[in-house]
Amino acid sequence: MKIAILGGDGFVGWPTALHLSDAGHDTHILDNLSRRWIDTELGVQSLTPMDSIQERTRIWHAETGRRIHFNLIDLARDYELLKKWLAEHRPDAIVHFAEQRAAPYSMKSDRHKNYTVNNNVNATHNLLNALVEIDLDAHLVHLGTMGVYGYSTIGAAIPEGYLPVGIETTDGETVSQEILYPSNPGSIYHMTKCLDQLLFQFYAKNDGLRITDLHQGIVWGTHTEQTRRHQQLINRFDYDGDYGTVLNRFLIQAAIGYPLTVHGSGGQTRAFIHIQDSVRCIELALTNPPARGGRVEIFNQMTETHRIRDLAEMIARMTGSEIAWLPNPRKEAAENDLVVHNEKFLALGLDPIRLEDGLLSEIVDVAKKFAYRVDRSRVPAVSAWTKDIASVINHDP
Ligand code: UPG
Repeated sequence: MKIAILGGDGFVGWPTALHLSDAGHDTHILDNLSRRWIDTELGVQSLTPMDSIQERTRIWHAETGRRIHFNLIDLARDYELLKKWLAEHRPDAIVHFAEQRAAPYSMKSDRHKNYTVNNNVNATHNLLNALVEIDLDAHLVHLGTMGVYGYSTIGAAIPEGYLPVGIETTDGETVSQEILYPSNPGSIYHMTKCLDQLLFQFYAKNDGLRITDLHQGIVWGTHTEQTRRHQQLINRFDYDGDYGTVLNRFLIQAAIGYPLTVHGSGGQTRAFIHIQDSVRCIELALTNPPARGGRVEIFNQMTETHRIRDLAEMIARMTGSEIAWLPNPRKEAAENDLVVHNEKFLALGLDPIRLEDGLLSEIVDVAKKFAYRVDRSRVPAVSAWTKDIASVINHDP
């Protein structure tokens, strides 16, 4: 297949580009390199030393003989350029990662809220709009988030996208219907992914676009089979308070002797997936497109759930780290249970990598290897969800 990977320079985008190129697909990255600019804005850098996208693709070609093409395009701002590229190349499939993906960054200030909404919603809408305009029947696979469901305290199992409901008609009969699971975003970033869902529903219904939305859990790990092939193919690894995701943060904190930063009581339960499984799921989704005219296909792309304090305690046991119980910068339920259906990917053959498979210690080794690159002052999470919370977490005792 000819595949366009929008946001192919990012944390999941890059290993996906390598994985699909390795599988023999004609792979094209479209990216505005915003993630690299945000590193500069925040004064942070990936734990792993990361080369330019041009250098990465050059090394991939030298190693494998395969080409990954790179195009500098801003989806949210360069609609005409995006439409022209799609019309010229007419890919069979498109993987859409091109969105600002950090919840804390999206809550930093009013400017960051505006940026996240404008960037994410425009990028998705520009893409859908262009596909219709140029009559391109490419299968669109979007990286969504488990966060669209929210983390309620009810404890009912989360279905894959759609919820069966019984509705009483005016005749007093009960008819059953499947509706999109009610959105319950916990940040501006998560809210944009909820808005994306509505855009997808509309364009699938109105224009027959074939769309798959992947509701992904928190990714951990850094390497995939392909990123290991050469040191310059290495994936990025974020550890800072805005972009670092919880498990990877705990791992680097353990490696540098920094107390593990648990928010609140650590009673939040979240869904997780290893980066290697993430790229496998994307390939599985690409090879199983929905029918034209059908509804949006939704998968829960996660493999296990864990309570944050259990993860911290496990890593503390493994490494001898201390745990710091911190005031929570986020507005979220202090404790929740989480049961998630993920049978669809398992039925397609996904064989999940689990935390207990020993990979955790391997990641600790990655963290130790590059620990010299860590700026300890960038570890604390300082983006607060509300002004009230900001005054608590930034209070200097
Ligand atoms: N948390 C801590 N300590 C930390 C960092 C986070 O206790 O140092 C908590 C946080 O309060 C939250 C949970 O851990 O309850 C998860 O936070 P995080 O790992 O940052 O995940 P999300 O904010 O849910 O976002 C990540 C990705 C996002 C993706 C989502 C999938 O950034 O792009 O959509 O995971 O669930």
